[in-house]
Amino acid sequence: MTRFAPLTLNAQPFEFDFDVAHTALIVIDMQRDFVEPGGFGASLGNDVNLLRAIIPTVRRVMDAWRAAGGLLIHTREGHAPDLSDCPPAKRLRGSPSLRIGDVGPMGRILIQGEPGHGIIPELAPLPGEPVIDKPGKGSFHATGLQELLASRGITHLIIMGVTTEVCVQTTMREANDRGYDCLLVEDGTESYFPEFKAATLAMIRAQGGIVGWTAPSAELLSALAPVAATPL
Ligand code: C5J
Repeated sequence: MTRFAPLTLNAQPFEFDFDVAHTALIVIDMQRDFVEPGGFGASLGNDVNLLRAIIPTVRRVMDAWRAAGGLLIHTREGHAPDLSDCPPAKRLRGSPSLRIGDVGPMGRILIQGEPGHGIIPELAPLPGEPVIDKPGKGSFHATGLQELLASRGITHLIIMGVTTEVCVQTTMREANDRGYDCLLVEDGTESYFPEFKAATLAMIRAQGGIVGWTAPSAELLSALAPVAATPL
């Protein structure tokens, strides 16, 4: 079976139809700053271990997607060293122990090029896989993502990453408004707040899938199993 074969996933609120050739897998912000101690997430008082729990699942899906020959895109949230793309409305919000741009154990918080800004080694992009650097929560805001997807003929997105109710949900809503059919992998996303994750999954698929679909990784992996990679 090739990447062009029509596939159907058991999903909520109903089946999700796609093919690998016209679908991108987007892995959102699996960065040290969100997932490791000493980063931005921890500076806000969060327990990063909740997020770390999804790493093996995300890796399993990434590997299956690569084996099927699908387009895999990574995103990183972060800012220029001079903070010119970080509005005060973002930097000065709340009272974290470290603000964006401050020096922490993994370098300057959420600054491009610093160790904490990097994707965790377990989920490192392979050479040639696009990495979208984004200053906001959504992956389309101030990035070239839409042009990249258009240039590859992508119509469907499968999404994983962190955090469910912030950058993942924002990206999914941006994508839905731009006409993409989007599915969120339920056990491939996580929040520092389990109740926010549950609420986000519910609101995405409510009202006939008003934002999109959700499905467990097992459904995606079994759909992908027969698909053999063909040249992109
Ligand atoms: C946050 C994100 N939570 N990647 N960023 O600030 O969800």
